[in-house]
Amino acid sequence: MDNRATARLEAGIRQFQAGRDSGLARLITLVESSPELADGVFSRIGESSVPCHVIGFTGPPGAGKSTLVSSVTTVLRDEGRRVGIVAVDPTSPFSGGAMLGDRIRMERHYLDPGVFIRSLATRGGIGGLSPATKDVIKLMRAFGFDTILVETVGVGQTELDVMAAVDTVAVVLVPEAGDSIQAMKAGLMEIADVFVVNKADRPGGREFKSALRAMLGLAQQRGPWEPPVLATQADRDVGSAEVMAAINRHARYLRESGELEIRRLLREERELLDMAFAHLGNRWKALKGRPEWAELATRVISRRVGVDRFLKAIADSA
Ligand SMILES: Nc1nc2c(ncn2[C@@H]2O[C@H](COP(=O)(O)OP(=O)(O)OP(=O)(O)O)[C@@H](O)[C@H]2O)c(=O)[nH]1
Ligand SMILES: [Mg+2]
Repeated sequence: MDNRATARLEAGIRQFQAGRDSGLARLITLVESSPELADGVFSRIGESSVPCHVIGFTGPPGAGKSTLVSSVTTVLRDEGRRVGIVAVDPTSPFSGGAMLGDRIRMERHYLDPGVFIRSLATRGGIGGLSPATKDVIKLMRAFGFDTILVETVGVGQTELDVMAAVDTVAVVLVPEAGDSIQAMKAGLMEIADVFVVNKADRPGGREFKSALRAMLGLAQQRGPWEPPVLATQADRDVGSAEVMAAINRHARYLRESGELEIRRLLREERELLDMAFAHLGNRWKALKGRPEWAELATRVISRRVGVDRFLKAIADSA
């Protein structure tokens, strides 16, 4: 790291520790653009003692996620909660229309010192978007927000990965069936803890809600928590308090059932394995050009040599 980068890192950590938004913003930029610095940053800033609930909002494009996040933020601010917001947009590599939309949608919170908003659009360095998002969530946790709202656009693997990092998943759908049904096919049905049918002012709102309820009733019981279905008109702040109440109920369920701890352990295990695989992948990239390694790889693949020997050889080569 050159001197300028070191100075930026030090300044960022100082401001972060002083509780200044500028410090959080700097550290986010840093771990986003240089994921290899993340370990150093996290070991310096420590953890917050403030309990924090991380809520994901996902669903098809244009469903009203940003509008709902903004409306829910108003509810949270009325309760005096401090809110960090991350909007993830894997679909546009440059800050495009969705980001602009978010700015407008969340305008009323931009000047509120109790709200911090960050959009992530580009793939950060070697890490990819979902590891970068997880690090941003971690930074926000450490900064001391008691609530973090994560919005993801679209219905692909990145969203599922990001949503695996949150405590409560709210799936936002709209009465127009097409996209919503697609969203369910894409696996959002399984990860939803709360369903929101937004744009309830549109025709077919009530029918869609009943159809969704019926579908959930038919689906296999997943456990003691039954995801509620709530209707909202996010652009008029209708129903967002009820959405937040349902999310709070889910938070309580997670704590009291022990599920929160189970999810945390699974998350940590996944993170550990992701880190191990990434490390292994990087080492392998550096070695694989050499003939002796290519030969070893062939022997492992053909099962003549155990994979443990291969792992040991890589570790010993370090
Ligand atoms: N009629 C109606 N329109 C709404 C409602 N909620 C949001 N909208 C509008 O729907 C449009 C999309 O809202 P966004 O909040 O940007 O939706 P989004 O899901 O965040 O969109 P992307 O992030 O681009 O996927 C905007 O024009 C909103 O004003 C609602 O309850 N009823
Ligand atoms: Mg949005």
